[in-house]
Amino acid sequence: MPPSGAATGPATAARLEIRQGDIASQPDLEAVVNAANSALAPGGGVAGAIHRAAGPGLYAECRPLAPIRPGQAVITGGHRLPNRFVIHCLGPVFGVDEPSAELLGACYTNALDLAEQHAVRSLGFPAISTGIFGYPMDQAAAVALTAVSRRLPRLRTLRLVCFVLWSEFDRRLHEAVLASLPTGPCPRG
Ligand code: AR6
Repeated sequence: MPPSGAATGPATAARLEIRQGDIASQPDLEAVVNAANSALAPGGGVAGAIHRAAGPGLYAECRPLAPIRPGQAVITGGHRLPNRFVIHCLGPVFGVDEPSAELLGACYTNALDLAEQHAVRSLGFPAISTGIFGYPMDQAAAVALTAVSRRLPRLRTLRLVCFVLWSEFDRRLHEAVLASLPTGPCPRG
């Protein structure tokens, strides 16, 4: 038994990393996040890449969990992906689902909560809502990086949270937005 009041959580905060790549090809991450549709069906963009790589078993597991609401997150196995879990988030359609910043931020915090409930140690996010759903990348990056940075010190099982951006431009933009955040110093990858 640890003495009463002893710290039982990790001594250091989780690391935040920004990388460029395909969210469906991240073998070093225990879980990846899908920018899903409400039906949790295969679609274009991130959802298309994830379902293609995972195989039909993923949609079979997803079907009974649908529909989901904007801001909500649900978890499944990774099937043929190199990851143990997929966390499916429905981002807001920009200009339609309001309040968009709160709903987008909720995707990130709900995904972090689900990951921790499953004792996940490393998690990768795409830039949710910034493709077909039309959220401007700079605004979405500020919401996403603020939501994750604020949570980092309180994470217990997660040791690495990655943003996996499709283009070099998007990676650089996220790095610039992270550097400008008023949330104070935090560990970065
Ligand atoms: N890896 C990482 N990022 C990617 C990848 C990839 N393989 N492919 C695209 N991106 P989107 P949304 C970037 O449209 O806006 C789907 O059809 C992309 O450049 O996938 O949340 C679903 O079924 C963009 O910056 O997600 C939904 O109907 C970002 O990922 C709808 O689109 C998100 O683009 C969801 O739209």
